[in-house]
Amino acid sequence: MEKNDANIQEMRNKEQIEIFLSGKDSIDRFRRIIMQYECAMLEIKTKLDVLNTELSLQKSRNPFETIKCRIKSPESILEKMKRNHIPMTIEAMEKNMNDIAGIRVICSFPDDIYMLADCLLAQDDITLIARKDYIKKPKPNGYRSLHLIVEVPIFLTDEKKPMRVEVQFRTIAMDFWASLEHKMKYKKHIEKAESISNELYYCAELIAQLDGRMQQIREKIEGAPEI
Ligand code: 0O2
Repeated sequence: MEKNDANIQEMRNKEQIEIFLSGKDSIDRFRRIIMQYECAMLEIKTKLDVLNTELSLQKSRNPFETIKCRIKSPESILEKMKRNHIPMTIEAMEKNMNDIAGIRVICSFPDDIYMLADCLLAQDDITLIARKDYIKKPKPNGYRSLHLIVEVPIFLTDEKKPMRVEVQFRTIAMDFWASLEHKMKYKKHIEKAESISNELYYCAELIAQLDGRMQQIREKIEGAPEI
């Protein structure tokens, strides 16, 4: 996109955010809802931290290496609502947007992804809304991750409210791949884009093999007798 076009687009987005959030009431409601998503994100993060602490004692290694949390920006929320033809109201946003609160769990090994996801889903205050297994069934570009949309209740001073959070699980290598691939999406005029996409696809396949082999090596090491 040319710089001028980008500026115009930015101005349009700002205008639309102002329309979406017109009036003090809407801004206050929007802020309160975002605060609720933050609380839900914290709930899920704490659950995962607790599982990591418990499982690291049992297994003498951490099931996940890093956990990243983010709240989608108003611009990205608006862009996704437009793209998916969701009416521009706060009610429609709450009803249709599943990834305002997002958590990314980065594991060393693929089997830890499934173990953590199962442990999280087994908790009685968690409801599974949707599951997309892009590890078993990768995207055509090679993207691999396990995505869960879960609902968790948050307890505020005057209400209990179920909130949706998107949890993405992937390995360190899959995360490395996704970050680089994500950069490509934001470049409109990229030279030899097709050959880069092919190369990325090839790397995704290599990463899947590498993840599998590293897991096998770990299993052999774990299976060996202690000295
Ligand atoms: P952000 O800021 O990363 O969260 P959508 O395709 O988004 O309209 P849906 O059902 O939400 O619809 O998509 P999906 O397949 O569950 O994927 C949602 C998120 O997964 C994306 O969020 C990315 O974070 C990640 N993702 C999915 N596919 C790819 C991919 O091919 N490459 C990379 N790098 N990441 C991917 P957002 O909304 O893009 O933004």
